[in-house]
Amino acid sequence: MSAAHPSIVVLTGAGISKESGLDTFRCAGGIWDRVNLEDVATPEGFARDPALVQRFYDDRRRQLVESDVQPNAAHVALARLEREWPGEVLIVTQNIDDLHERAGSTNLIHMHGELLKVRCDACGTIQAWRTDLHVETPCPACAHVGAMRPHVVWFGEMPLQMERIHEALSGCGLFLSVGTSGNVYPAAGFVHVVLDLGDAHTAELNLEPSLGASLFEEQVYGPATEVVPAYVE
Ligand code: BJW
Repeated sequence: MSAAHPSIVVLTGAGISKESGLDTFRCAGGIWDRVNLEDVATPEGFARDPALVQRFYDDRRRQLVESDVQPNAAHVALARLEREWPGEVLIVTQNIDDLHERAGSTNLIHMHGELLKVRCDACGTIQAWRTDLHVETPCPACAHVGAMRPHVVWFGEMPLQMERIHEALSGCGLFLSVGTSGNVYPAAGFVHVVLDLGDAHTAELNLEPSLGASLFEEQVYGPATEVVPAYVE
Protein backbone atom coordinates (compact mmCIF):
# COMPACT_ATOMS: atom_id res chain seq x y z
CA MET A 1 0.00 0.00 0.00
CA SER A 2 1.07 3.56 -0.67
CA ALA A 3 3.35 5.37 1.74
CA ALA A 4 0.88 8.29 1.83
CA HIS A 5 -1.28 6.43 4.38
CA PRO A 6 -4.65 6.81 2.68
CA SER A 7 -7.67 5.85 4.72
CA ILE A 8 -9.05 2.36 4.22
CA VAL A 9 -12.70 1.30 4.29
CA VAL A 10 -13.41 -2.42 4.67
CA LEU A 11 -16.94 -3.64 4.01
CA THR A 12 -17.54 -7.04 5.56
CA GLY A 13 -20.34 -9.56 5.18
CA ALA A 14 -21.39 -12.95 6.48
CA GLY A 15 -18.54 -14.75 4.65
CA ILE A 16 -15.95 -13.34 7.05
CA SER A 17 -17.64 -15.08 10.00
CA LYS A 18 -18.32 -18.37 8.20
CA GLU A 19 -15.09 -20.01 9.36
CA SER A 20 -15.94 -18.96 12.93
CA GLY A 21 -18.97 -21.25 12.67
CA LEU A 22 -21.68 -18.70 11.81
CA ASP A 23 -23.81 -19.45 8.77
CA THR A 24 -24.02 -17.12 5.79
CA PHE A 25 -27.43 -16.23 4.35
CA ARG A 26 -27.25 -17.23 0.71
CA CYS A 27 -24.70 -20.07 0.52
CA ALA A 28 -26.09 -23.61 0.13
CA GLY A 29 -27.46 -24.66 3.51
CA GLY A 30 -27.39 -21.03 4.68
CA ILE A 31 -29.92 -19.17 6.80
CA TRP A 32 -32.31 -18.37 3.93
CA ASP A 33 -32.50 -22.09 3.10
CA ARG A 34 -33.95 -22.71 6.56
CA VAL A 35 -36.26 -19.74 7.13
CA ASN A 36 -38.27 -17.44 4.94
CA LEU A 37 -36.67 -13.99 4.94
CA GLU A 38 -40.05 -12.25 4.62
CA ASP A 39 -41.08 -13.94 7.89
CA VAL A 40 -38.02 -13.08 9.98
CA ALA A 41 -36.25 -10.09 8.41
CA THR A 42 -39.00 -7.60 7.59
CA PRO A 43 -41.07 -5.27 9.82
CA GLU A 44 -44.18 -6.89 8.31
CA GLY A 45 -43.02 -10.36 9.40
CA PHE A 46 -42.37 -9.05 12.92
CA ALA A 47 -45.84 -7.46 13.07
CA ARG A 48 -47.40 -10.75 11.93
CA ASP A 49 -45.59 -13.09 14.29
CA PRO A 50 -43.25 -11.37 16.78
CA ALA A 51 -42.64 -14.59 18.73
CA LEU A 52 -41.29 -16.35 15.62
CA VAL A 53 -38.91 -13.47 14.92
CA GLN A 54 -37.76 -13.31 18.56
CA ARG A 55 -37.04 -17.06 18.50
CA PHE A 56 -35.01 -16.69 15.27
CA TYR A 57 -32.81 -14.02 16.88
CA ASP A 58 -32.77 -15.76 20.31
CA ASP A 59 -31.24 -18.85 18.67
CA ARG A 60 -28.59 -16.81 16.90
CA ARG A 61 -27.88 -14.73 20.05
CA ARG A 62 -27.48 -17.90 22.13
CA GLN A 63 -25.05 -19.29 19.54
CA LEU A 64 -22.98 -16.11 19.79
CA VAL A 65 -22.99 -15.94 23.59
CA GLU A 66 -23.00 -19.56 24.69
CA SER A 67 -21.12 -21.51 22.02
CA ASP A 68 -17.40 -21.32 21.40
CA VAL A 69 -17.76 -19.05 18.37
CA GLN A 70 -14.54 -17.02 18.19
CA PRO A 71 -13.08 -14.40 15.85
CA ASN A 72 -10.99 -16.01 13.12
CA ALA A 73 -7.74 -15.06 11.41
CA ALA A 74 -9.56 -12.64 9.06
CA HIS A 75 -11.12 -10.65 11.93
CA VAL A 76 -7.77 -10.65 13.71
CA ALA A 77 -5.89 -9.45 10.62
CA LEU A 78 -8.31 -6.50 10.17
CA ALA A 79 -7.95 -5.54 13.83
CA ARG A 80 -4.18 -5.60 13.46
CA LEU A 81 -4.46 -3.48 10.29
CA GLU A 82 -6.38 -0.85 12.29
CA ARG A 83 -3.69 -0.84 14.99
CA GLU A 84 -0.72 -0.72 12.66
CA TRP A 85 -1.81 1.30 9.60
CA PRO A 86 -0.85 4.95 10.11
CA GLY A 87 -4.02 6.19 8.37
CA GLU A 88 -7.64 5.53 9.34
CA VAL A 89 -9.09 2.03 8.95
CA LEU A 90 -12.89 1.92 9.15
CA ILE A 91 -14.75 -1.39 9.10
CA VAL A 92 -18.34 -1.17 7.87
CA THR A 93 -19.89 -4.51 8.67
CA GLN A 94 -23.23 -5.87 7.57
CA ASN A 95 -22.84 -8.53 10.25
CA ILE A 96 -24.73 -8.35 13.51
CA ASP A 97 -22.24 -10.58 15.36
CA ASP A 98 -19.56 -9.03 17.60
CA LEU A 99 -16.54 -10.87 16.20
CA HIS A 100 -14.80 -7.74 14.87
CA GLU A 101 -14.98 -6.17 18.36
CA ARG A 102 -13.78 -9.37 20.00
CA ALA A 103 -10.82 -9.44 17.61
CA GLY A 104 -9.93 -5.89 18.71
CA SER A 105 -11.38 -3.61 16.00
CA THR A 106 -12.62 -0.33 17.44
CA ASN A 107 -13.38 1.88 14.41
CA LEU A 108 -16.44 -0.06 13.32
CA ILE A 109 -19.94 0.62 12.02
CA HIS A 110 -22.61 -2.08 12.29
CA MET A 111 -24.77 -0.87 9.42
CA HIS A 112 -27.34 -3.71 9.91
CA GLY A 113 -27.38 -3.42 13.71
CA GLU A 114 -26.15 -5.66 16.51
CA LEU A 115 -27.45 -8.98 17.79
CA LEU A 116 -26.34 -8.20 21.34
CA LYS A 117 -28.51 -5.08 21.54
CA VAL A 118 -32.26 -4.59 21.67
CA ARG A 119 -34.36 -1.54 20.96
CA CYS A 120 -37.65 -0.26 22.32
CA ASP A 121 -39.92 0.45 19.36
CA ALA A 122 -41.94 2.87 21.49
CA CYS A 123 -39.13 5.31 22.30
CA GLY A 124 -35.99 4.13 20.49
CA THR A 125 -34.00 3.31 23.64
CA ILE A 126 -31.19 0.88 22.79
CA GLN A 127 -29.57 -1.38 25.34
CA ALA A 128 -27.16 -4.28 25.58
CA TRP A 129 -28.90 -7.69 25.67
CA ARG A 130 -27.41 -11.18 25.99
CA THR A 131 -30.39 -13.40 26.85
CA ASP A 132 -33.61 -14.44 25.12
CA LEU A 133 -36.08 -11.67 24.29
CA HIS A 134 -39.75 -12.39 24.87
CA VAL A 135 -42.57 -10.49 23.26
CA GLU A 136 -43.81 -9.13 26.58
CA THR A 137 -40.36 -8.39 28.05
CA PRO A 138 -40.48 -4.90 29.61
CA CYS A 139 -37.57 -2.68 28.62
CA PRO A 140 -35.54 -2.16 31.82
CA ALA A 141 -34.18 1.15 30.56
CA CYS A 142 -37.50 2.84 29.68
CA ALA A 143 -40.18 0.59 31.27
CA HIS A 144 -42.25 0.26 28.08
CA VAL A 145 -43.86 -3.18 27.83
CA GLY A 146 -44.23 -5.26 24.66
CA ALA A 147 -42.20 -2.98 22.38
CA MET A 148 -38.77 -4.60 22.51
CA ARG A 149 -37.23 -5.82 19.28
CA PRO A 150 -33.78 -6.92 18.15
CA HIS A 151 -31.62 -3.90 17.22
CA VAL A 152 -31.15 -5.09 13.64
CA VAL A 153 -32.00 -3.63 10.23
CA TRP A 154 -34.65 -5.52 8.29
CA PHE A 155 -35.55 -5.21 4.61
CA GLY A 156 -37.30 -1.91 3.99
CA GLU A 157 -35.58 -0.25 6.96
CA MET A 158 -32.82 2.33 6.76
CA PRO A 159 -29.33 0.98 7.44
CA LEU A 160 -27.45 2.78 10.21
CA GLN A 161 -24.92 5.63 9.96
CA MET A 162 -25.27 6.02 6.18
CA GLU A 163 -24.00 9.61 6.23
CA ARG A 164 -20.77 8.67 7.98
CA ILE A 165 -20.33 5.70 5.64
CA HIS A 166 -20.73 7.83 2.50
CA GLU A 167 -18.25 10.37 3.83
CA ALA A 168 -15.69 7.62 4.48
CA LEU A 169 -16.28 5.99 1.07
CA SER A 170 -15.84 9.22 -0.84
CA GLY A 171 -12.55 10.06 0.90
CA CYS A 172 -10.83 6.69 1.15
CA GLY A 173 -7.76 5.51 -0.76
CA LEU A 174 -8.57 1.80 -0.58
CA PHE A 175 -11.95 0.06 -0.49
CA LEU A 176 -12.02 -3.65 0.37
CA SER A 177 -15.16 -5.77 0.19
CA VAL A 178 -14.82 -9.00 2.18
CA GLY A 179 -17.20 -11.98 2.36
CA THR A 180 -20.33 -10.44 0.93
CA SER A 181 -22.43 -11.68 -2.00
CA GLY A 182 -23.46 -8.24 -3.27
CA ASN A 183 -27.16 -9.06 -3.16
CA VAL A 184 -28.26 -6.47 -0.62
CA TYR A 185 -28.37 -2.70 -1.06
CA PRO A 186 -27.17 -0.14 -0.14
CA ALA A 187 -23.99 -2.11 0.78
CA ALA A 188 -23.84 -3.71 -2.68
CA GLY A 189 -23.67 -0.20 -4.16
CA PHE A 190 -20.75 1.04 -2.05
CA VAL A 191 -18.27 0.18 -4.80
CA HIS A 192 -20.28 2.50 -7.10
CA VAL A 193 -20.08 5.28 -4.52
CA VAL A 194 -16.30 4.87 -4.34
CA LEU A 195 -15.96 4.83 -8.13
CA ASP A 196 -18.30 7.79 -8.62
CA LEU A 197 -17.17 10.06 -5.79
CA GLY A 198 -13.65 8.97 -4.91
CA ASP A 199 -10.53 7.59 -6.53
CA ALA A 200 -9.77 4.66 -4.26
CA HIS A 201 -8.31 1.35 -5.32
CA THR A 202 -11.06 -1.27 -5.01
CA ALA A 203 -10.63 -4.95 -4.22
CA GLU A 204 -13.03 -7.81 -3.56
CA LEU A 205 -11.88 -10.64 -1.25
CA ASN A 206 -14.43 -13.43 -1.26
CA LEU A 207 -14.82 -17.17 -1.61
CA GLU A 208 -16.23 -16.70 -5.11
CA PRO A 209 -17.14 -13.79 -7.40
CA SER A 210 -19.92 -11.64 -5.95
CA LEU A 211 -22.69 -10.15 -8.09
CA GLY A 212 -20.64 -6.96 -8.47
CA ALA A 213 -17.25 -8.63 -8.93
CA SER A 214 -16.44 -7.01 -12.26
CA LEU A 215 -16.76 -3.53 -10.73
CA PHE A 216 -13.68 -4.08 -8.56
CA GLU A 217 -10.20 -3.39 -9.91
CA GLU A 218 -8.80 -6.40 -8.09
CA GLN A 219 -10.34 -9.72 -7.07
CA VAL A 220 -8.88 -12.27 -4.68
CA TYR A 221 -10.76 -15.52 -4.15
CA GLY A 222 -10.41 -17.99 -1.32
CA PRO A 223 -11.48 -18.51 2.30
CA ALA A 224 -11.38 -15.29 4.33
CA THR A 225 -8.99 -16.78 6.91
CA GLU A 226 -6.42 -17.18 4.13
CA VAL A 227 -6.96 -14.30 1.74
CA VAL A 228 -7.57 -11.50 4.26
CA PRO A 229 -4.39 -11.99 6.34
CA ALA A 230 -2.37 -12.46 3.14
CA TYR A 231 -3.80 -9.26 1.62
CA VAL A 232 -3.44 -6.91 4.57
CA GLU A 233 -0.18 -8.12 6.09
C1 BJW B 1 -16.98 -16.59 2.13
C2 BJW B 1 -16.72 -17.66 2.93
C3 BJW B 1 -15.47 -17.74 3.47
C4 BJW B 1 -18.71 -17.89 2.26
N1 BJW B 1 -14.57 -16.79 3.20
N2 BJW B 1 -16.08 -15.65 1.86
C5 BJW B 1 -34.57 -3.81 -5.74
C6 BJW B 1 -33.34 -3.38 -6.23
C7 BJW B 1 -32.38 -2.83 -5.37
C8 BJW B 1 -32.63 -2.71 -4.01
C9 BJW B 1 -33.84 -3.13 -3.54
C10 BJW B 1 -34.81 -3.67 -4.39
N3 BJW B 1 -35.88 -4.02 -3.65
C11 BJW B 1 -35.62 -3.72 -2.34
C12 BJW B 1 -34.39 -3.17 -2.27
C13 BJW B 1 -33.68 -2.72 -1.04
C14 BJW B 1 -33.30 -3.89 -0.14
C15 BJW B 1 -32.47 -4.87 -0.95
O1 BJW B 1 -31.29 -4.73 -1.14
N4 BJW B 1 -33.10 -5.96 -1.42
C16 BJW B 1 -32.39 -6.93 -2.25
C17 BJW B 1 -32.74 -8.34 -1.80
C18 BJW B 1 -32.69 -6.65 -3.70
N5 BJW B 1 -32.49 -3.34 0.92
C19 BJW B 1 -33.03 -2.85 2.03
O2 BJW B 1 -34.24 -2.91 2.24
C20 BJW B 1 -32.10 -2.17 3.00
N6 BJW B 1 -32.60 -0.88 3.29
C21 BJW B 1 -32.67 0.08 2.35
O3 BJW B 1 -32.34 -0.11 1.19
O4 BJW B 1 -33.13 1.29 2.81
C22 BJW B 1 -33.25 2.37 1.87
C23 BJW B 1 -31.93 3.03 1.60
C24 BJW B 1 -31.45 3.17 0.30
C25 BJW B 1 -30.23 3.82 0.07
C26 BJW B 1 -29.52 4.33 1.11
C27 BJW B 1 -30.01 4.17 2.39
C28 BJW B 1 -31.19 3.50 2.61
C29 BJW B 1 -32.01 -2.94 4.30
C30 BJW B 1 -31.33 -4.26 4.12
C31 BJW B 1 -31.35 -5.04 5.43
C32 BJW B 1 -30.68 -6.39 5.28
N7 BJW B 1 -30.88 -7.13 6.47
C33 BJW B 1 -30.24 -8.45 6.62
C34 BJW B 1 -30.71 -9.05 7.95
C35 BJW B 1 -30.02 -8.24 9.10
C36 BJW B 1 -30.12 -8.88 10.42
C37 BJW B 1 -29.71 -10.33 10.46
O5 BJW B 1 -28.51 -10.69 10.37
O6 BJW B 1 -30.63 -11.14 10.61
O7 BJW B 1 -28.82 -8.32 6.60
S1 BJW B 1 -30.56 -9.54 5.24
C38 BJW B 1 -28.96 -10.29 5.24
O8 BJW B 1 -28.27 -9.99 3.99
C39 BJW B 1 -28.17 -9.59 6.36
C40 BJW B 1 -26.84 -9.39 5.70
O9 BJW B 1 -26.12 -8.38 6.37
C41 BJW B 1 -27.19 -9.08 4.28
C42 BJW B 1 -26.06 -9.27 3.29
O10 BJW B 1 -25.65 -10.61 3.25
P1 BJW B 1 -24.13 -10.98 3.03
O11 BJW B 1 -23.35 -10.53 4.20
O12 BJW B 1 -23.68 -10.50 1.72
O13 BJW B 1 -24.20 -12.58 3.11
P2 BJW B 1 -24.50 -13.63 1.94
O14 BJW B 1 -24.87 -14.89 2.58
O15 BJW B 1 -25.41 -13.07 0.92
O16 BJW B 1 -23.07 -13.79 1.21
C43 BJW B 1 -21.97 -14.38 1.86
C44 BJW B 1 -20.77 -14.35 0.92
O17 BJW B 1 -19.65 -14.86 1.62
C45 BJW B 1 -20.94 -15.20 -0.34
O18 BJW B 1 -20.55 -14.45 -1.49
C46 BJW B 1 -19.98 -16.36 -0.14
O19 BJW B 1 -19.35 -16.81 -1.32
C47 BJW B 1 -18.96 -15.76 0.78
N8 BJW B 1 -18.32 -16.73 1.65
N9 BJW B 1 -17.89 -18.48 2.95
C48 BJW B 1 -14.96 -15.77 2.37
N10 BJW B 1 -15.12 -18.79 4.25
